[in-house]
Amino acid sequence: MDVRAAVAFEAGKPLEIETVQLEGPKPGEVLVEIKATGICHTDLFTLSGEDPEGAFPAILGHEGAGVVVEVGAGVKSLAVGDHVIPLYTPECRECKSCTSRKTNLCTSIRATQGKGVMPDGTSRFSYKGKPVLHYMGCSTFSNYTVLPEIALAKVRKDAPFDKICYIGCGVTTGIGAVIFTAGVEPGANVVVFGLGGIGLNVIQGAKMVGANMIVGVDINPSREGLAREFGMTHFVNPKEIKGDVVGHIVELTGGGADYSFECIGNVNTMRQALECCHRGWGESVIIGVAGAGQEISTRPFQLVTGRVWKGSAFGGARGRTDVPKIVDWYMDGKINIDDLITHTLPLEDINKGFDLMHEGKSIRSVVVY
Ligand code: NAD
Ligand code: AHE
Ligand code: ZN
Repeated sequence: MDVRAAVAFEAGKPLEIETVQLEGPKPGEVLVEIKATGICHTDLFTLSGEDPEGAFPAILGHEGAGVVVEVGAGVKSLAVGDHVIPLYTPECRECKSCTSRKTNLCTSIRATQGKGVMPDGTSRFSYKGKPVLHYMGCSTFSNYTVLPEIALAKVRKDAPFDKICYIGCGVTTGIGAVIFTAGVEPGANVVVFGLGGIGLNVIQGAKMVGANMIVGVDINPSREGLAREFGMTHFVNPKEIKGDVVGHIVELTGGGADYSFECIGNVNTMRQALECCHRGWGESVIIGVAGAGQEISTRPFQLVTGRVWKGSAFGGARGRTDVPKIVDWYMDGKINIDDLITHTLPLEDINKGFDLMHEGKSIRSVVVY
């Protein structure tokens, strides 16, 4: 079938809106009409050419919501008309990782997903007879896409697509990192580096669990107001403080953070996030994605003296299990998504969404088909 998609033909070039061909679902696969998709910093990162797994031409986008249009042979858990959120971290419930109960990083289709193809090793998308790659197993910058059954969370039908699409990445990543990865307890002091689409969700997660101080760190002063509305109690702009950020935060928190979260993707701020943690127990969670070839460093003494460095993908959430619950939290008014969606655009204007993020003018732009 013909579909409308924003195609990334080359790294560093704007997306091009084209009519692309999409094959129907093979066994175990599902055809989904995407109704809305957010633009995450990771899409921008991959388009920049910094992602070692970034391959082109591809259809980017991994923060979507839509409706099942057709199911392939053998699909049992989904039916035509179901509302779904695509999962770049699937949940097969059978692989070593899923059954370990120690991680959300399902490995059943990771190898092919990382290469931009479906589990059978081929792409369903093509343009002028040549294959176009999938992205993070989702490709939500197309009004129709095909996904494996295990990479779709079934969600309630009364939830608005143009808001819950954000649960497909940013909301779950931020809130999940607090709840599932770190297990932040009431009364903890939390420091969040980067107050964009992910960091603000870390803030609302920290507030939800009853954190004490919630310190936000960002070089963009315009982030302060919204962050305070979401629960930030103290703002640190590294460009405005005298001396070093780590010392400043350690003093502000009376000894260091119980938990810190890096939501930027910068290896220098990752080090600061670790080193501003409390001696003996502070835990730092890396969420930000850093470019090809970059490495983190610190003095081992930081770990010897009890700080813990860990990372989080998709907030540690198990997609098919947890995403429907997070949609319920939104529908029950427990979390705020609406105020983080600063721009809504038609597909034709998707490059504006990338520009707004690049310029620090948006939190989330959502494309509505
Ligand atoms: P964003 O662009 O909306 O936000 C980034 C924020 O960082 C901005 O407010 C910016 O002003 C701030 N910033 C930039 N440089 C800074 C610095 N040196 N010091 C302090 N603040 C700085 O991006 P986002 O969508 O929130 O994504 C954030 C990061 O998280 C990206 O690296 C993205 O790829 C990654 N990410 C990871 C996961 C995961 O599962 N691990 C999921 C989604 C996004
Ligand atoms: N492809 C990159 C890594 C990118 C990355 O870390 N992706 C995150 C999700 S970012 C969502 O906005 C993730 O879940 N990673 C786990 C995984 O298995 O991909 C690289 O460096 O190769
Ligand atoms: Zn994302």
